[in-house]
Amino acid sequence: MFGKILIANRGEIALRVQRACRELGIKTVVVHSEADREAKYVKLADESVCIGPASSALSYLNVPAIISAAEVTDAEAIHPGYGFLENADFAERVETSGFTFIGPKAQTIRLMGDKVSAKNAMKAAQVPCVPGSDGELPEDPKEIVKIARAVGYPVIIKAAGGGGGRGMRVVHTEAALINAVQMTRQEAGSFFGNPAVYMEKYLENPRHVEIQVLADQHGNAIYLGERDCSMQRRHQKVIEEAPAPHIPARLISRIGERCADACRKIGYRGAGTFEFLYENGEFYFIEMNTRVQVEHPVTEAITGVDIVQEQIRVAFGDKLRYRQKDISLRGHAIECRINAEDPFTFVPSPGKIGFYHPPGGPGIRFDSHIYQGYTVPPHYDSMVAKVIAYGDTREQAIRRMRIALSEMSIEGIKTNIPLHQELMHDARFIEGGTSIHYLEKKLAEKGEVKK
Ligand code: MV4
Repeated sequence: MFGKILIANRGEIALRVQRACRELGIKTVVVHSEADREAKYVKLADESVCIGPASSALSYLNVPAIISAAEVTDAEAIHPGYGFLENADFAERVETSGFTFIGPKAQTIRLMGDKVSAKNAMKAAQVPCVPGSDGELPEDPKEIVKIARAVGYPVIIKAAGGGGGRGMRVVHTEAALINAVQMTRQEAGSFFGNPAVYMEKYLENPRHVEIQVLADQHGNAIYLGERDCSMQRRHQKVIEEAPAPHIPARLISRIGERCADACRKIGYRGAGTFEFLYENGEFYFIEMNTRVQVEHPVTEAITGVDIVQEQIRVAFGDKLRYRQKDISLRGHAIECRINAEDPFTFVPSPGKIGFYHPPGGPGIRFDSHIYQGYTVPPHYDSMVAKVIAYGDTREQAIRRMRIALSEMSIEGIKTNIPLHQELMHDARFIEGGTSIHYLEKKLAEKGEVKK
């Protein structure tokens, strides 16, 4: 196994990766910005290296500084976490500098980073995709009109270099089509350096359901069930859960097998997530994430698999320790993302934490780097903690989540705990199976009532 790993991230995921390393007997190096110097997880690491000022562009995205830190500390591998250095160029730089990148090969990240090539690869692997253009849209407006007629309105125009909700436009009529394509192309060119766009049928009321996979470098791949991440606002997930409510197990095993098979076909390695839209009993692939995700703990809760440890093991070259038949889904898990923000306006609320009391008890996991006296810096993402509630049933997980939310305290800053408390009593959430638009609609209605 690796002797020492450098963690190129911050906050709760830096702590999460550190815990996985410790359990595997691996020494850790944490790189940090000046703003994170006093963080407890930085002090808990075996070694730490300051790589720049608060601004992420100069620290957590500073590739030469991160590679130098790995060199001076003699780390063997680099774990990227999520959010900062998810790109193929970083993976390549890590490998050409002589370190192991804990994730897929750079060429796989590149394949999946381009949404057109990702979709082509998935189509070829018989993963069902949203109907749409066959690859990139052509220049000729007449051809584009023809494609849209064949797909049927409404359609959505997406940037090949986009993803996660950036660079898309919904088009309801032929009159609006060509202008929308031009605008999306222009934005795509300036934001992503790639003007290529593609077209899909716009699904009006889908759920966001994703499949977690794990693959090794020896041709083995498994799926670890699904997560429902439909509770979101402005493309930021708020609550995730596993399994996805009211989806028949046979549909999950059918799509899960397709994903694992696709991993084998493209030579995938590491942890990955296939994102689907789910509508009227059908799955439609939209994107693949080539990293560990924020919401991985709900899958860990229902499978018993430590996804971060497995990532590290397969990066080292170990064979997967599980076959598909070893994986069974048991119980239900829900994760609430706790953000330092106003619970009703969503304005970030960094600052110093006063009284602090984390939740606990049966079925509760609390992943957070914060503590009493910690100052939440204003420079980064506002997520400060994740509460994961596990139960034999969804009802029990919800009851445990309500208890956890009611007993925890984070004083001195505003958090979205009150929003989560409200959602854990929301009749439609309790029913389960709401669409990606549910939370935004609910918040809009509440806002109108207030006015
Ligand atoms: C869609 C869609 C409807 N139809 N594609 C948004 C983020 C990006 N990952 C893909 N997204 C969508 N693609 C088709 N053909 C609706 C969305 C979408 C969405 C998807 C997942 C989670 C939240 C979302 C919120 C708004 C729109």
